[in-house]
Amino acid sequence: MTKWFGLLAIVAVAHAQGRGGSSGLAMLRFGCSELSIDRIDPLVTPGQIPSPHVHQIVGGNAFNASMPSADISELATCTSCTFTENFSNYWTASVYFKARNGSYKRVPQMVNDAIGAANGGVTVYYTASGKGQATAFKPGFRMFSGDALRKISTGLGRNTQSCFRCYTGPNFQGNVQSPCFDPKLDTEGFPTTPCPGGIRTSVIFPVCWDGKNLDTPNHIDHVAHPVGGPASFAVTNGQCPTTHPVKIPQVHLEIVWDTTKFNNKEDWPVDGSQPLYLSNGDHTGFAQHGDYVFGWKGDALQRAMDNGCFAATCTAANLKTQAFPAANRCQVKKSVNEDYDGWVKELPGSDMAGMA
Ligand SMILES: *[C@@H]1O[C@H](CO)[C@@H](O)[C@H](O)[C@H]1NC(C)=O
Ligand SMILES: *[C@@H]1O[C@H](CO)[C@@H](O)[C@H](O)[C@H]1NC(C)=O
Ligand SMILES: CC(=O)N[C@H]1CO[C@H](CO)[C@@H](O)[C@@H]1O
Repeated sequence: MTKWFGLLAIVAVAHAQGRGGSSGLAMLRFGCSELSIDRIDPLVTPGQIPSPHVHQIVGGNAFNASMPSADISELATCTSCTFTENFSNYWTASVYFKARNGSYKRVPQMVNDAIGAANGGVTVYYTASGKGQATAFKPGFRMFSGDALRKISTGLGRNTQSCFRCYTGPNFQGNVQSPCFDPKLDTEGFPTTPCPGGIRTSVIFPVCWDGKNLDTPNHIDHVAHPVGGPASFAVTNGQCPTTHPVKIPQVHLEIVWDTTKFNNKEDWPVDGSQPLYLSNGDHTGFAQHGDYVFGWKGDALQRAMDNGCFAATCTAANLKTQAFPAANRCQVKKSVNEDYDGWVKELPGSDMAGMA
């Protein structure tokens, strides 16, 4: 159907070559529309309104600055994702363009390849290497991926957990290799030249869990990478360390930024350097990070992983879905009264200590 299935051919090869080599890769891939653009962060700065930087958020409408760490699938009444039993929340920093005159504008998001009539938002993947190979998250589970203070490369190459793809033209041109695998089009920092088709961010989460803690103070220590190091996209059969023995589904978020309106080099810095910033003030892109709050109903995600579900529907596991008109109607009113659409003199929150 489209290019992303070509991408999966590469994934399948990588998968078959891995340890175990079991068949039955399970991979959900579905779209979630924008739920809110807001300056709150229930994981990193719970209860704080406003929080230090702007986020783009998708998922269930239980999202708020102080959402409890209870089973949020019992609190939400709708989701902006197409799997309706999925009341999870996913959020990342937003991206801003800084024009030569010093003003900033938030870069809007666009719908990813082969997703449908979503409203911006995020593409979410859950991958397991086969039936019985991954244990779904428990209600109340939360985690964080990345480092909001990072200013240098992790040096992980294809196994980086955060990268940007520079599309070479409209309709996702250049989208051939697996995420973070393209030696030319994928970079760990922001692309340094204009991307004619926009830019896609990938954020990948760890695949091993300590089996005990639903969360930890830094939202990272209860999860870990396989003993061989961080897993690249969809290659989830690495062995978990004894401290974190439980294999969880690999969560991977893709966000596509419509930078096409900001490609005029006349508006770029005089020295020709790249003009993008993360909403936390990071100008390198290395500080890209993602937040995850689990919220699937009952055993829906476990059934999906165990039945080898693939893409955006799954009759084998009897997963319920909704179409985008319904998903797009699920929104959360922003809690901070701030302009996230016009040109602004400073990044929202830049006056706050510890913005990054
Ligand atoms: C967040 O939602 C919970 C219930 O889901 C509610 O108890 C709490 O008051 C809300 N907090 C804010 C800041 O709206
Ligand atoms: C700054 O430059 C942008 C892009 O050229 C323009 O749209 C915006 O109006 C300018 N803002 C100010 C305050 O001059
Ligand atoms: C299983 C379940 O509770 N499904 C619900 C998911 O959410 C939609 C609304 O978004 C409800 O209509 C479903 O009943």
